[in-house]
Amino acid sequence: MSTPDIVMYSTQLCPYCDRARMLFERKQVAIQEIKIDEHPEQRELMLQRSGGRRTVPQIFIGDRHIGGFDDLAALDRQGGLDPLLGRTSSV
Ligand SMILES: N[C@@H](CCC(=O)N[C@@H](CS)C(=O)NCC(=O)O)C(=O)O
Repeated sequence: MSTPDIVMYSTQLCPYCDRARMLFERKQVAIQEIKIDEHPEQRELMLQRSGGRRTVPQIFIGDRHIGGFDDLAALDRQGGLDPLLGRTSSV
């Protein structure tokens, strides 16, 4: 099973984005980052895709909206992240 596309909407100065990036680095999976401060037109798309959530990061794995860093970390703690990344064991 291959890793689905991971998209993270972020901004340049964003400690929660840094934490999410580090979590994905630890998992050794590549992500696509969309910086909404550099590409303001993408902010609207982020709002639409996330159901109106305005904070960054907003993270998507494939078509699934994960939410922000707290949501990502909680999913990982519950063991729900690795299966979404196409993994069976935790890294
Ligand atoms: N609980 C959220 C917090 C995210 C958050 O507060 N992000 C900051 C940037 S690091 C932000 O978007 N601040 C702007 C705002 O609150 O409108 C998460 O874990 O992602």
